[in-house]
Amino acid sequence: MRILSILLAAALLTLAACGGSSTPTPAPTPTPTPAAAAPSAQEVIAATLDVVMHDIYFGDDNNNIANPPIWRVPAGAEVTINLDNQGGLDHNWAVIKKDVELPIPFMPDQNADLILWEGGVLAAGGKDTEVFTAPDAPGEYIVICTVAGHYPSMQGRLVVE
Ligand SMILES: [Cu+2]
Repeated sequence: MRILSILLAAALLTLAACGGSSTPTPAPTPTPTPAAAAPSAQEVIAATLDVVMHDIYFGDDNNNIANPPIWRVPAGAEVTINLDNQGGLDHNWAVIKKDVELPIPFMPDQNADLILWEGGVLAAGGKDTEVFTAPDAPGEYIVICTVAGHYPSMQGRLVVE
């Protein structure tokens, strides 16, 4: 019993000593921060679209009104668009401004103010690669061929995500 008491007292003393002599843990010395790396140039998201044109529709389905082809791009992306006119007529690919009413027929000389971006008109059998910057505002944009009379038969959707 006595030994137990001594042990207990010793333990208490140890605890007290420990508590009394405890010093606040020094804060870790902050590691010197290396000079911040120069911010990298803002990354540009790239996207590629392949567009096939026929008389008078885009893509595979000759019913763009009911089943328009959909092209998806990230907002603000640098979009490379590969245009392939497999038809026998002139065609182009034009993105229309958001939420505007499109006249039927669309007349390129009278309705040019409705166009957000357009590629050049491709002659029959022509191919071209063009680059445009996708809109920053997400949503669905109507794409048309602006050759007179080709809209609404020839249309699709650009979905900006
Ligand atoms: Cu066309």
